[in-house]
Amino acid sequence: MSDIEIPESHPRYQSLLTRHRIEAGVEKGITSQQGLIAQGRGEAFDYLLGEETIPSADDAARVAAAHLLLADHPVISVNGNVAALCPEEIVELADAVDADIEVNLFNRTEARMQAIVDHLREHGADEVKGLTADGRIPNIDHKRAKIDADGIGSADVVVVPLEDGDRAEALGAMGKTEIVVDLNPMSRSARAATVPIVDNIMRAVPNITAHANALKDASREELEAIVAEFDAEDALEAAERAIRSSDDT
Ligand code: PTJ
Repeated sequence: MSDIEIPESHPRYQSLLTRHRIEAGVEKGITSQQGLIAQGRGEAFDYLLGEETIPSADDAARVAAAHLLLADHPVISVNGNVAALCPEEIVELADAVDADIEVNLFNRTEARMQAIVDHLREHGADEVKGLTADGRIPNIDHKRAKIDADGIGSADVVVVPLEDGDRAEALGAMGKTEIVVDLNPMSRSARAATVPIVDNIMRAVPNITAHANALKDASREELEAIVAEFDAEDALEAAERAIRSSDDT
């Protein structure tokens, strides 16, 4: 995907790059038009967070890495925004923790499913799940409930970036360990998560990968200790505090 010709020194470089990628995603049939609105919501929170990874989000990313390394069957769920923003980084994370990648859309169309699968393959993915759709998330309406039985359906740990609140709650009710990346610490998705990472997906995914690489020789006991020490409520409160104090910084 070509990126904008704008100097990296531009104070809003990352934000402009992100917008450009989302626009290109819509043009390529990957991202839904609602994805543009979702991006706008996310940007507002990112602005208030100082457009940087706050310490509590970095801790949460490390805990997410520990969960993924401990998992029997981790799956990374990809929607139209995630595919447009960080396809290579998703493939790198999947490789680092030996996870499956599954395309899972809120506004599901077969054309967009296929376009995203192709796009992820162009960025290095071998197998991409989601097209079989022989499983269901209970208590969610038909199209939005579709999952692969041997993908998200049988996962013990799922990474669900920019997820819709209903589905995040329903996946939690299925007993899955849910790692949510969402810039809004008050969203239902972030609140439903086992591990909420309040950070931009563009920063959070490579950060989880970096932590996974750093922890790859850690023992099960060490990983379990990292997981046990985490408090999701504290992480959300730290993010809310960072947002409220943003005009002091
Ligand atoms: O591709 P689809 O059909 O699966 O649709 C995907 C979207 C994102 C359009 C759909 O799931 C949706 O409408 O989501 P919401 O309900 O708007 O929620 C998106 C959440 O992601 C919001 O809480 C935003 O703050 C957050 N968000 C947006 N951009 C980013 C983000 N979080 C992290 N990084 C971002 N870049």
